[in-house]
Amino acid sequence: MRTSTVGSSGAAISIIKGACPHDCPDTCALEYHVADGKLIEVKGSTTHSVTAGVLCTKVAKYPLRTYHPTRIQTPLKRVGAKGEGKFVPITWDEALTTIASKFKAISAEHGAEAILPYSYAGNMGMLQYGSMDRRFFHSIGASQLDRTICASAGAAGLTVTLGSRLGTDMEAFAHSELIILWGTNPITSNLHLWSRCQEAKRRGATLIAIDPYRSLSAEKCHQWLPIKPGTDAALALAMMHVLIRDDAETHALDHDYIAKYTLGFDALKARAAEWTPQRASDICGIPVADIEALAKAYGSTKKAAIRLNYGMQRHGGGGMAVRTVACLPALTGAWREASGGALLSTSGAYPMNSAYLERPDLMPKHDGKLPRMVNMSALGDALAWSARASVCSLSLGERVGVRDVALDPDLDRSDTPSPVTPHHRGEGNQQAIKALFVYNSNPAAVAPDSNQVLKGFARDDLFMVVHDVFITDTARYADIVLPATTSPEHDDINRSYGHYDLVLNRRAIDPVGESLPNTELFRRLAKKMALTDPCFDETDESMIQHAFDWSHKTLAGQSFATLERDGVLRLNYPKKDGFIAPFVEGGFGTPSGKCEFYSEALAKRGFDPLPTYIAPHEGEASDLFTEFPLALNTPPARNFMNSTFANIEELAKPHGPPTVQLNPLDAAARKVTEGQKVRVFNSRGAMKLAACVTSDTRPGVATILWGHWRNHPGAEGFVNDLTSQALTDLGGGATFYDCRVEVTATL
Ligand SMILES: Nc1nc2c(c(=O)[nH]1)N[C@H]1C(S)=C(S)[C@@H](COP(=O)(O)OP(=O)(O)OC[C@H]3O[C@@H](n4cnc5c(=O)[nH]c(N)nc54)[C@H](O)[C@@H]3O)O[C@H]1N2
Ligand SMILES: Nc1nc2c(c(=O)[nH]1)N[C@H]1C(S)=C(S)[C@@H](COP(=O)(O)OP(=O)(O)OC[C@H]3O[C@@H](n4cnc5c(=O)[nH]c(N)nc54)[C@H](O)[C@@H]3O)O[C@H]1N2
Ligand code: SF4
Ligand SMILES: [Mo]
Repeated sequence: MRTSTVGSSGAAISIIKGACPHDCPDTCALEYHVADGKLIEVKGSTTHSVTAGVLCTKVAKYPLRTYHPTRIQTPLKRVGAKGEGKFVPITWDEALTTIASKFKAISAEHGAEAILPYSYAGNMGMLQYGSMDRRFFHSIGASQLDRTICASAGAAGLTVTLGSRLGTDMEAFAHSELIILWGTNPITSNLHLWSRCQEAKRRGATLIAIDPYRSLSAEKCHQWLPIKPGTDAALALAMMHVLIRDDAETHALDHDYIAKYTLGFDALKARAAEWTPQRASDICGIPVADIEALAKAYGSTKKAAIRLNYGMQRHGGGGMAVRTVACLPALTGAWREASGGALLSTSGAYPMNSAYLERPDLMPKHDGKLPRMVNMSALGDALAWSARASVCSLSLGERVGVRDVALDPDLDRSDTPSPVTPHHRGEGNQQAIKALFVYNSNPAAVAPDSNQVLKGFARDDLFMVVHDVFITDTARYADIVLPATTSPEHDDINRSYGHYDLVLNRRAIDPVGESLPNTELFRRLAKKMALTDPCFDETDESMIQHAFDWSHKTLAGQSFATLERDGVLRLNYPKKDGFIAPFVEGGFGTPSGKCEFYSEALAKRGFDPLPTYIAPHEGEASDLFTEFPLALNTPPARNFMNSTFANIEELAKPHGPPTVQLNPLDAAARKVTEGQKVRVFNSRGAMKLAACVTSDTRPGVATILWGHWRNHPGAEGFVNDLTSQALTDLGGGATFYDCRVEVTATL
């Protein structure tokens, strides 16, 4: 994994192979360049075909993050008020002893379920994302965390339809003739897909973006269809209507594919007949002529690839929207082409040994039940739980949400089939959370309804630990802060949710200060808590080698030695024209083995078994519309990765302070002018920031690009003070983009 060269100054440079750990579908293969024990540069691998020697700006400047002057170097203890951010250094021993004794006392007094781990995808390496940490929390019987904040609705929608989370090969997009970017902005969030879209464009492909916001990517497409937020299923149903209605003339449908590899076409036909373009147009705001033209273009191109992404699923009906769009390629047979089909996620492709890494068998059972599961997307509500049942109001219980694991056999990150004690309608254990251990996440910034989250963090009786690289908005509230390593400082093995490759990450430099990887932290904490299972002695190297099932057919003929040698390794899947093409000849992982237009699994759970449109919670039809006439859209800004990187001046500077983008019609109606400071508000919170008047955001939609930290100079309040804890239809996901606000010039 290590090669050597000589730099221009004459110093010896070692090049160590790595993997980008960030929450991005591209999972780039990296080269860490090291001289005198220091990381001097990070480059994109030229031998990994997806990365192709190119990195995004964020990671190309990685040494800025690794050696940032504000990095946490030692464990810290809070000395100021919660939220104030005043700490003093302590030793690791003192930190771990404090945590262990607090956890023991809380377990003895309130039961171990009063302890909640809170983590997400700050680091997506298999080990640092979920291994020793899970073993630790399972062993002590802590509450389980339902990791729904990103992808669970889409994963559920895709899984009921296709049976797995697989899709079109990212590299095959270069050969597509029609590309639909549906609720996604790849220039920001999926750079290596965008380069393939550009290649396709140069070969003559048509690019269409469906998005309420003219994103950087939409701007470069041939057509931008400014859809109303949360209405994608209506548009997809109208496309089906046109494809089926005109088939005799257009031959858009692939009847052979439908007959062999799909289930429920006749029922779908009847459903689509109800969705005239006029009906859909009234809902989604796209003119009938554009809907007809979109369907015609889609139906007449076999090499038509849809890149759908998570934009469309952060709404009340998000699961069903993904399911509906995912039906389209089976109707036209676009799956037959490697450069056709659809891509939401490839995270289901990997033969993971999750049970080995995470050891769910270590969880204790009480009365036959495993520890309760708490939905991370409703953290604010969960922190307000009290031991007294009377506070468990019906609406609270509803928001906590039913977690249907059978439908949602997880999520883009963790494939552990987690057995669940569902929380529904006030049932379930809503005993108070007394300890919160946050790592790989920054909930003060990323969780919805953050006023409620911060209110919880400020509780005097809550013991809070944060393991991070920086003093984030969350860490400011911690009792104990622990320093974490960045990826060149530890080993890991990565999968991807955008391509089909394994990527190995090798440690290139010593940890900065006293920082420790997540694995080592939990290994040491387990010892402090006197946990004796031998799994707490396992080394990272052993876990890396056992993270995947090397006897699985997708790894046949491959070995860990090859991965070690090359740094990357592609899984075995059916191929066409040199690209992975998962459904050329059906092979869907559903119960019927077909693409399920009709889903018995959904019917059994009381959902509509057919694709349908479910209105957003806070859509135009909701009661909130009169008081809060604008929809708030908060997609990520390019130089940030969620809230990561926003504290790196060189990356934040080009974005400037946050602004709220308003369509000229909406600005005029409110007498708001360019650059004027305005108030964006709803019943959950308010934010004051400068207005940017632009036709990039469709009428009725206010857009704030997201990722800045709280209290950023030039703005007061925070984006997620406005967003809601309501959950999606399928998968119990967060509904960040399903949010009504009003904007006024009066502060
Ligand atoms: N630079 C950068 N890259 C990232 C991230 C980041 O924060 N910064 N985040 C990473 C993560 S965690 C994820 S999950 C992925 C997210 O990746 P994507 O889901 O592709 O997210 P975006 O690229 O922001 O694109 C979302 C788009 O959906 C649009 N949108 C909002 N509501 C709707 C709707 O109802 N319908 C439709 N059709 N469009 C809608 C938004 O305007 C936005 O342009 O990106 C990853 N990559
Ligand atoms: N308004 C709005 N809110 C959103 C979204 C949106 O589009 N709009 N997007 C949502 C989505 S899709 C997602 S995925 C979530 C993202 O939510 P998070 O996964 O919480 O993402 P980050 O904000 O990047 O926070 C990750 C934290 O982990 C830390 N970290 C990195 N590596 C390590 C490590 O190895 N060990 C430890 N202990 N810590 C580490 C980082 O420094 C950072 O502080 O946000 C959601 N919130
Ligand atoms: S954030 Fe994405 S594009 Fe940037 S280096 Fe990581 S995987 Fe590649
Ligand atoms: Mo995400």
